[in-house]
Amino acid sequence: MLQQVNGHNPRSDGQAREYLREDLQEFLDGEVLLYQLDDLTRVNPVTLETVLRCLQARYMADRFYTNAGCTLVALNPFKPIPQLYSPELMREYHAAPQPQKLKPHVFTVGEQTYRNVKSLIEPVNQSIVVSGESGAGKTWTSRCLMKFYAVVAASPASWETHKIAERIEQRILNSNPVMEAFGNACTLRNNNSSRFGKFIQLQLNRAQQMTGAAVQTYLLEKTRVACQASSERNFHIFYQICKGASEDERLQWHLPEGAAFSWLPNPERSLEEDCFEVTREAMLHLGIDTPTQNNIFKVLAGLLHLGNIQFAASEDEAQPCQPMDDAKLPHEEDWMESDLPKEDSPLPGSVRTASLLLGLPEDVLLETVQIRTIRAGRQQQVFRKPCPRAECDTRRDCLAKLIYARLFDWLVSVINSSICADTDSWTTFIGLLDVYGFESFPDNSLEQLCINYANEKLQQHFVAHYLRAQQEEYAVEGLEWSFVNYQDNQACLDLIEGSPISICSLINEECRLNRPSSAAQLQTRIETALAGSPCLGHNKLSREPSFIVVHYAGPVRYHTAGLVEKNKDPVPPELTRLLQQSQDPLLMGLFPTNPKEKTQEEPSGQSRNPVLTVVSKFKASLEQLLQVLHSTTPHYIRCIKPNSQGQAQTFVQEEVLSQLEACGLVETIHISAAGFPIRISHQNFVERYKLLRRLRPHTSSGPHSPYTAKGLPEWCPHSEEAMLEPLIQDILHTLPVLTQAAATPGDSAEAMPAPMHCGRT
Ligand code: AOV
Ligand code: MG
Repeated sequence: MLQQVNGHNPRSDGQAREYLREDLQEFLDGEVLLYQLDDLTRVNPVTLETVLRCLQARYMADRFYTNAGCTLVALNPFKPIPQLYSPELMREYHAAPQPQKLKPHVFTVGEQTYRNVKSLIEPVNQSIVVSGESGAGKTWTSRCLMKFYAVVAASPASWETHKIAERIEQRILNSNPVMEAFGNACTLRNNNSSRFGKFIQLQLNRAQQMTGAAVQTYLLEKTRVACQASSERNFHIFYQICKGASEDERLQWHLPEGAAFSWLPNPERSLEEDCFEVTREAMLHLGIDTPTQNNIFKVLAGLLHLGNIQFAASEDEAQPCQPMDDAKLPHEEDWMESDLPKEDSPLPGSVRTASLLLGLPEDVLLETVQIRTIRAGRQQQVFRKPCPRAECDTRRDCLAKLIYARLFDWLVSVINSSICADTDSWTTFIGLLDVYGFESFPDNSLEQLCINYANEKLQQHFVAHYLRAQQEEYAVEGLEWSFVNYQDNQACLDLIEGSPISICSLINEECRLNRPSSAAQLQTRIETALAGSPCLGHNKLSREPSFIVVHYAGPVRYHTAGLVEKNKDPVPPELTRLLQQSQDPLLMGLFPTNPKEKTQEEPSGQSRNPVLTVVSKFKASLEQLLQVLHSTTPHYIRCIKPNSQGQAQTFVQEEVLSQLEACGLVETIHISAAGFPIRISHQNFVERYKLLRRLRPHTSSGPHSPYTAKGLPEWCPHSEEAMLEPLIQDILHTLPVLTQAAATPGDSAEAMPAPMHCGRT
């Protein structure tokens, strides 16, 4: 049961109202003062326009963080500001009695979250959900939070006797450059765009020291390894090795300077992320030694050569397509003592070099890509069928994706074994969620559908947890409350994942039926079966088969060509068998001959097993993630991109406006301003504050009684006083009306006031 204590409500509190008027005055006086508003709940009236003006004024005054009730708005400065993230400033926020009184900062959220873990009753896991569209600053923010915890939650006893003496916090931080090198890439929206989702659990012991961490990743966009949209790039690591390799390494990995690789577009764009040394150093610190690293880079170079294999169409269907001589590489003899087999091979350099680097026999590699084997009939007879040119390309790409995805998963598991604490050495965690942000490109496919679906789920988590649940609770508790309308994205989620019919179910159905169906047919099926959905957009101007989903963050057109195939993500069994023959030590580990886990192989012949598609796996992993989030106390940071060009000092109103609208910021502010920031269950409240029953304040004159630790009665033993200090601070900050309750004599805990909501001070 909840009740409003003493009828205290910030909106009806005279002082609070005056405060608001003062702000309004400042607001009217001129834009100059707008930048001083640290909390958007103080803007009056709260409208999209006023919020926008306030954020713009703050942005131009280099104030990038602004509170918006329960969330923090983080504007991307698009310029380095080292002093804003210094360890000194981290310590200042950490040491502050009330960090929320300091300037809004990502450290405030970090510190409050950290303090929340310290529940006296039962430790409560926390999570920080960082959201925003692609390039808004989520990865930056979550990196910044990790650095914050590495400073404030550093454990003094974590020096290791390991060869590379390394503190656990440093190892955890080192996971970032490695995962970003292998999992991030330059896209049209962001030069360092995360192409995988990440939930990192920072593990804390009873003393609130960070003893380890565990990383969970979500759906890497592996198609990028073999196919990059125009003006985009492959994963950073490929550019890093090509630019950063030493002369010796170039020879070993067959990467002559100036060589052109089909899968390495836009190498001339030099990015900060192209720093090979940083990746290598971080890998070393995570326990990946130099020989293993070299092995990884050799395999990656092998993939680049694999990408240069081009096939010529065969005139005779019964004959395999042959690889073409490729002119992209300088002739081996011209630049190195070749370690390729000396005998005259009729095969082009790309086939020979790829085979060499991947530890595979040349002819077997080529044949596996060129020829499909089919088992059929009762006897499971094997038939060999040369593939048409397009299928050869698909099989080549599939090989690369298979290797890269396994390598990425392996890296994540190595990172986890290097940073994860023993189960008995941690009790609570703070989870940081950094997923790929909402994106819309000229050509959107299954990858964007999954990415935007994940963002819808997170938005729904926010809506359910904050906008809906809070208001419903007020209604149940019978508190005076005028309902704030908000945009619920349930209809969009129903369209994407609902049952019985949704986009996911229709695409899955196509995979299950395994029937040839054109992109146009899929469009028709989706548009007919889901015509009633308010979130299925009108698709009049479509030249290519596609459908439009009206997401919370805007409409996106998805092309249906290739969607079903991507969803099936078939791996021809011959390809896995090929890799199991590799003599390369790394690949031997990644593709063991007796794999414990069976990969999803293409069914040979007719299989009745349900196909585990990409979207169904992704959906299951999102459900798991949301379960974890639900089990924690969430905190939200909304990253906003002030302009799509990535320029400093540039605030494009229309672009910011659409982001504010999408995330329901104004509604959030309304609810936060009028609502109650603290919600404690009756039992927790009584447990947490029952000690106060024994205290009698000097004065107890209403809500603003100066009931501080200094005012404690003399009989209070010193240790108890110290223990009470945070409680008193807590109360002074959020629960001013409690002084009266605390002064009420009574023996039983139940004599305390009922659990409560309490207004802003
Ligand atoms: P994202 O994670 O939200 O996009 P990032 O965190 O990668 O976006 O930020 C994009 C770029 O903005 C970074 O590479 C920095 O150059 C810059 N940036 C962001 N925040 C700051 C900051 N606080 N100070 C200085 N520069 C910043 V994506 O992963 O594409 O969804 O999927
Ligand atoms: Mg990112």
